[in-house]
Amino acid sequence: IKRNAEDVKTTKEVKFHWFPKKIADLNKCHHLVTKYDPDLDQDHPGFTDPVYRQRRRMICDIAFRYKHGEVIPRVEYTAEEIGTWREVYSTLRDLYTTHACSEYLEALRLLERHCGYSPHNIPQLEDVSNFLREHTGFLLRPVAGLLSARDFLASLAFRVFQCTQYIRHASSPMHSPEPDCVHELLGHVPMLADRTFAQFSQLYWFTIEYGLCMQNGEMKVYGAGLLSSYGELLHSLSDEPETRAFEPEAAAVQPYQDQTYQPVYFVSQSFSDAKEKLRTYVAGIKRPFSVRFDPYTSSIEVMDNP
Ligand code: NLE
Ligand code: FE2
Repeated sequence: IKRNAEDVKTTKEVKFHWFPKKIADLNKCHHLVTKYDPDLDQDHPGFTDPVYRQRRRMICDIAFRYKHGEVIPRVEYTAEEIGTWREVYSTLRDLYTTHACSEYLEALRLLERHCGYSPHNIPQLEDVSNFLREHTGFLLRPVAGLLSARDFLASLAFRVFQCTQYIRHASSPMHSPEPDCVHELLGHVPMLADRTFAQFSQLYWFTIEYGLCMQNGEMKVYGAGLLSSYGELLHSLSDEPETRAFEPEAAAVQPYQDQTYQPVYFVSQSFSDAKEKLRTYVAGIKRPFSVRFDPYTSSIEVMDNP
């Protein structure tokens, strides 16, 4: 990818890798990691299913053509796709009552009332994006698959969450190694509707994806990768995995598992506690420049360190 012309130059003439400075720059942040692509990965449950692969290409085209500010095109889901959704939704719905944190349950109730969440309907990204904008200022944009961490995390600076629109293969409803609309809509969206939580979307894997928290003396899940996988949701609260108190220093260097269930989870006392720990940790990261988000222009200013 040629991005040299746009590399950041500071007054000290130090060069840095390009990164998006305004929200429309996210049109250039769609670099996919192809490790779980159903066209390339022989272990993908859709690899031997040409109909599934064709469908994925069609839905991914929406993402490749999408420009910031456009209405997100609706997908008319097939009966088979809705069938997969229904199976996951009804199984998870029962588990949430006892396994999900209270912020999640509250947001899901609103989404069911106002946003077309139900076992019989796959909600549309455009409707969900409008809902989130009103609650926490988050926006969705369609993405074609697993994004590079760099592009994915850069989007969060603008409160834009990149969302896949296809659904997992019908043969593996209980766990998917890659994101799909079940993971985005049931795993991420309800948590992004919570104001405190929306403020803290960084240090992803062991918090936003696989985090556990204490509530009234009981361990509950808030991580999206758990909230969208009924296989791993049950595993995470069983006595099989190891659980450790959340410390950003440790979580940041803990190797992660993205093929199957995690062997280790980090437990936070509360979201505000997790946020404070994260802030302290981030303040200690050494960088040659600092950045500031200007809410009036929705853009990022780069400043030299004194
Ligand atoms: N394992 C998750 C699921 O089955 O929904 C997806 C994780 C994507 C990082
Ligand atoms: Fe995710």
